[in-house]
Amino acid sequence: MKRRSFFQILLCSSIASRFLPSSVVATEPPVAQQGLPRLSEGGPFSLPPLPFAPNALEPYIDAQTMTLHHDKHHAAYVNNLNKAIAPYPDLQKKSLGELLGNLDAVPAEIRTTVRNNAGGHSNHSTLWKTLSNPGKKPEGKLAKEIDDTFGSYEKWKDEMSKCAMGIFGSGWAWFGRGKDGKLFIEPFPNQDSPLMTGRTPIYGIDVWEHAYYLKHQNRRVDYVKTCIENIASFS
Ligand code: MN3
Repeated sequence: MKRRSFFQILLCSSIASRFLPSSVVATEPPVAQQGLPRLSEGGPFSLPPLPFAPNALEPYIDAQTMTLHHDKHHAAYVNNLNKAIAPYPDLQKKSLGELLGNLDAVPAEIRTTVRNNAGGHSNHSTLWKTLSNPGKKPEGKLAKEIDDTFGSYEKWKDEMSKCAMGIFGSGWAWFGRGKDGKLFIEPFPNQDSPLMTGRTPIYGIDVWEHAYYLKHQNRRVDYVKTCIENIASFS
């Protein structure tokens, strides 16, 4: 390539990066696409790759937070879960829903570990998927159900915000669907999951400080607002 055209491309891409969503001009592919070793090791459960570049949600969520959140925190839940169930071949055949939906069937000595880490693995796997189309509003049947259940999408946002802000300490605000088909918004402590009661998570706000502290520090209210206004996505 001629030197001049190289600089032209460079100039264009730097201009583009100012106007396009960062996911479009992201320079680094997700870790899983770089041919690096898997971040989780050994066992039936594995860390799903982040379905977007770590900087895709900037300026709302910074790349460093995203990388640590996925590569360290989520990976730890997967590794801890695999380690806990390693001596139990029957548990290794179960899905996350089967493990979490019937914790009584998990031996008492690993029950809390499985609850926390299967919950963490499930919650974060859903989270990455729901951040893939930042700002995409609910459509069709779901949009109508939200209107019918909460009054409007604006009221749904208020409910999510209230729920997330009302959590003391670490946990999640989950929007999901119950076994009866009805939509719900509910706070969950720690890494508890709607799967524990056979419900289906649709969109969650992670209010653990690891999800936002580097950028938003103590301002959980700013982070919750940006989650709801800027990055919530319904595909
Ligand atoms: Mn988290």
